[in-house]
Amino acid sequence: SKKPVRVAVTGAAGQIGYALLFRIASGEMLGKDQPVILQLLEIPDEKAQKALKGVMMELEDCAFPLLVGMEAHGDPNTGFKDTDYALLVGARPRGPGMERADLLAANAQIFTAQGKALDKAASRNVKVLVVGNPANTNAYIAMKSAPSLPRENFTAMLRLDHNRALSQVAAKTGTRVGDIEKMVVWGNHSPTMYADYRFATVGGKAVKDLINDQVWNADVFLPTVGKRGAAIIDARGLSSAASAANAAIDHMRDWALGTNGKWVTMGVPSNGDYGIPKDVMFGFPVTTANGKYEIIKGLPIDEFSQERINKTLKELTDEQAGVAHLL
Ligand code: NAX
Repeated sequence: SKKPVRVAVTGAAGQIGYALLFRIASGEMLGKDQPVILQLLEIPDEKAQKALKGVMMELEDCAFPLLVGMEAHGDPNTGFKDTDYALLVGARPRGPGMERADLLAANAQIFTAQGKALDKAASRNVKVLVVGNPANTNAYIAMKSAPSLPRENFTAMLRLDHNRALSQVAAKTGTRVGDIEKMVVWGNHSPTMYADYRFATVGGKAVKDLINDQVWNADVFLPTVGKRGAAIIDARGLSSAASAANAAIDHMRDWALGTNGKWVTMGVPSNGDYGIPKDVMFGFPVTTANGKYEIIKGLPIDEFSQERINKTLKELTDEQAGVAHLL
């Protein structure tokens, strides 16, 4: 049987953690033949650590054959030791009266410390996915704080936006999500993201031709996908958790096991493609194989798309500038 791999998850006692850990332990992320050791991180706070112990009791009670080890941690320096996969879910939420700058600064502190800990302790091949918001900028900070690790090991989660876009397009066209290919989401995981179905196909037909309605695109589709998180909070009284965990599983599974030529969206450090400055953590269409992703290059960008890309890029470069003095 395969050698176990180490999977670190931060925010492990949170809502996304609760929807995520059981699926990792059952083999849905890395395959039904891949044993895993979970390295679970929470803040050192007594209440959080106690809640984490409760989640671990439930994990034990599932008797997952692939779960061959489990650890609780309150410090990333020990929590990330030798880790092969790191899912950084825990983050500082915006509290009442907290300004955006305060939120950025509080998270910069967390992701600087976690980036440094990964740099020091993790496997040199560690695959890092940042889920905690602001996800792109947190991933950028972690990457910049881990100079001895390859920059391409750091990614941010745009997959929930990607999956939301797929389901909206399937509903609009009366097709199945699983039949839609070549969806793209550009930019920041925020309402400025640009979900772009210009290249998408379903059953060999162009989605753009099936929809053929630019007003729907600009006035219905993009706001629906962009504000979906808020719509879920409004309906459920809680933020997206199961769908976020599902997107994290999709992201890591595809990165680890490959997409067989299918396009998916990942937030990855730019190499300068599409005019996005180097290192900006940006949603791009990628394919993956052998544990590596490759950005799809050379897609035509029309005027509408360029405007949307500029807007989401501006938001990201502003966030980056807002934390520059902290790095
Ligand atoms: P919860 O508040 O339920 O859980 C977060 C957990 O993280 C808490 O238990 C907290 O103690 C822990 N935590 C905080 N700082 C930590 C640190 N430095 N080290 C370890 N653990 C730490 O939030 P949840 O609903 O699980 O959401 C987690 C994060 O995901 C939030 O930042 C949220 O905004 C973000 N999201 C990102 C999405 C994306 O698509 N990228 C979508 C869903 C979600 O909104």
